[in-house]
Amino acid sequence: MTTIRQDGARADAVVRSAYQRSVAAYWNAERDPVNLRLGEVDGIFHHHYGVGDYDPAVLDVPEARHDEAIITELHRLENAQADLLLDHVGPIRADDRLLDAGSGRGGTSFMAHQRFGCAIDGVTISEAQVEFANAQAEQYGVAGQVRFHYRNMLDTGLAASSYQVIWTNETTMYVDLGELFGEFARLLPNGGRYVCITGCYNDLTGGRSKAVSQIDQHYTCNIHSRSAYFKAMAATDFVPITVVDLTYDTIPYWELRAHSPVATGIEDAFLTAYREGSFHYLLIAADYAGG
Ligand code: GPP
Ligand code: MG
Repeated sequence: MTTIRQDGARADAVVRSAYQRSVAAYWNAERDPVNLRLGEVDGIFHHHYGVGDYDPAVLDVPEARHDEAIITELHRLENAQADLLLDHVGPIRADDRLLDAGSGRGGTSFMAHQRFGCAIDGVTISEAQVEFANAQAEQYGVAGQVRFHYRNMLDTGLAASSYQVIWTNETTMYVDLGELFGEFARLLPNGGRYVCITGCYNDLTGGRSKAVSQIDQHYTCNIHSRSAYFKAMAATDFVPITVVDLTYDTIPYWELRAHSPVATGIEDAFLTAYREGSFHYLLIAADYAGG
């Protein structure tokens, strides 16, 4: 049976494979305190990790306020990650449109709107996330400017050349990169900017380590190799301008999270993968040179 959703999108046109259905099911069901309690700190809900050193003083906060102090600090590092991504979008004009591909509960989009004041669209194949993020936009009084859509980032149906910037904040491990950058090449004009933060495995350490496989299993994702990003970009006319290895900067987030009341059990796999060098946390900014 075909279901027609509120925004007119047909479920079978948005989520097209058994794999995509399992990804949508995972995110529709997700209510993890590691995301909800952190988001409640300031009303910005993220689905990505953090960067930067944590303040070691949080470890000595008295029992009664200990959990709250750690959660607030983890959230500060998540916000710092999104800020860092947004530092790389290039100059933005008030009439530019920005696209958040795999927009989750909308955190990066709201921060982008706050910073640049322009229109943002987010797309996700999780209807629960669309509903949550649009409710947030209403609550903040920005629903006319920040909109979330039940769409597939591989085939958005959005107008060609209509975005100055597209970002993916830890979402590319759910898709084929060739297909993804093909769609982004359609959506960006010549000179448009793409910014990605991702985890990728290290081609130089012999492929997918056990720890990387554990991360894939935990999130129902398929982490790509580092080289896969640059090959797929080169094939679709994306020219990297900045590449930052954030591996060293994200380890403190995982160390603090491992000792937090909201640890989920995946912390050791990240710490092992980063420390053994089989996995990197990378920011890539690229200009679209086609079109
Ligand atoms: C989830 O963020 C992020 C992913 C599922 C992508 C995997 C990322 C890699 C770098 C491999 P989240 O905030 O929902 O995760 P968690 O619930 O663990 O905090
Ligand atoms: Mg999280």
